[in-house]
Amino acid sequence: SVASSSSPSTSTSSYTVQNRSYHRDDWSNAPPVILSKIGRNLHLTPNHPISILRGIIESHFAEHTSVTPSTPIVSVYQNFDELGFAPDHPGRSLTDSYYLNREHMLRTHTSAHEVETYRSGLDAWLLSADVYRRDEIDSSHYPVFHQMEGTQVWPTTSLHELQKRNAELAKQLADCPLVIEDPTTISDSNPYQASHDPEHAAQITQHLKHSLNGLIFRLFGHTTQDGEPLKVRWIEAFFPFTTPSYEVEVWWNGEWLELLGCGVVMQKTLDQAGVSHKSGWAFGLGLERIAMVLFSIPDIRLFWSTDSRFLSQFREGEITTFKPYSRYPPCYKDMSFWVSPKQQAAVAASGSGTARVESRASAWERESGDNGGKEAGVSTAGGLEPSATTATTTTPVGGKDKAFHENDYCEIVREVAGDLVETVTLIDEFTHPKTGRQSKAYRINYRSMDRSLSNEEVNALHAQVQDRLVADMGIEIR
Ligand code: FA5
Ligand code: MG
Repeated sequence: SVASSSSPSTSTSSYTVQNRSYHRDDWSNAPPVILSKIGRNLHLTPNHPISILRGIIESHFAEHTSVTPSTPIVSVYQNFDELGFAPDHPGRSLTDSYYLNREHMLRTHTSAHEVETYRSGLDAWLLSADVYRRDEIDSSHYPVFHQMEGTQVWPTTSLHELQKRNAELAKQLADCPLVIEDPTTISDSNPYQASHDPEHAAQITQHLKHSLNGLIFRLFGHTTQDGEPLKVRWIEAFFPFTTPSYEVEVWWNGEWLELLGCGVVMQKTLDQAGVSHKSGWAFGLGLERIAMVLFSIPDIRLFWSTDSRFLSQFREGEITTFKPYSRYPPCYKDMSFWVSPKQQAAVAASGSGTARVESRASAWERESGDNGGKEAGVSTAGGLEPSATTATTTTPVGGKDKAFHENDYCEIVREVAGDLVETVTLIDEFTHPKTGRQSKAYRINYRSMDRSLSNEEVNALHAQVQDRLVADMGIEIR
């Protein structure tokens, strides 16, 4: 139940979400269209692919307890500070996360519940939930998606038991038909923790890798790409609450698609939870990403469809191939504009922003550029090393006066066009040599999942999108 005005930055002085009231302040940026997703719980909806996948993973990890948090609203402390995120981590920025106020936010990852769950005394658990991020718009990104956190910890005295388990798991994986590439090594950039016995840390790392390779085998063992067994690769990563850290990707539709992040839990994270005598591993996986590959679902928006032609295709416990009931034609419109002088000045003054806008990189996932991998690279949710960050403004500058950010542009497009927008792509940008003014051009691709859009309808919608962008961001159409 969401009661709030249609313009989140003004009018009413509080949000009411799930019968609780949250005061608004200068940090509030969660719009009603996002809050309205709370309670949809795709991960708990019977016969929905997200829920089917959750169930399959839960039955694979039979010794793990399933946990479901009751609300996506967490404290900023839980989402970031408690896990060791630096005060200037870019994920905290208003352009990347949704805030109710300075103290409360929509969780950006299920890791927000790690400390409280360790504190409850569970040693092996899986926690699934909806998470929220301001992000780019394309077929694999949506501002609301679902993650599953999984962890296993043991008393620090269990080295021998771990060695035994690892030997068993290695045997089970011996004839796995997947092609698993794992060039990762322990190094200064991805070290064991100083407080860990290296042999023990190595066994935890091995158990993590065996457990996840086993899961991937269970899920994708019979999947092929162009007739070849599925290729999986492990790459080095960085998260403030794990080391060593990794990401796992699969080769899918001609690119590396990131499925999950993981690592050996930082001892200080376990200390926070009062379980200093335990150590172990954690992972966080994107349920949509895996479901898209497993069920052959081509667009992440489909998960939100209420069309029975989508929903009727799936059965609890079964992995079936989605048969597109139609592919309606796309219709793209380009928009060229001058960035407002004030927004341009804000970018120049902060000495930041530009790089991110130009590279389309979000604070959560950054394309590496040189390995051709989608979202491959060393940085992730937890991941951007402070040196690569853009400064987070501590005083939010609203509307037309703040630095142009692509996530703001995308959010306005989504607010007006909803799920009719398929992709938003930067196609051109330049700085006028004489005036110094900055120009950008975006291509907005419109397509409905359920029906054919007429050209008139798209023209009207695009005009509306344009008007809102001009009004809210002060851009000047060229
Ligand atoms: C995290 O969120 C970490 N909390 C994961 C983690 C947990 C690391 C425990 C270590 C230990 P990341 O931002 O990479 O990491 O997101 C994890 C996964 O969520 C990604 O691999 C991807 O599968 C999925 N994901 C991320 N952003 C989106 C998005 N916008 N839409 C759909 N899926 C997404
Ligand atoms: Mg990542």
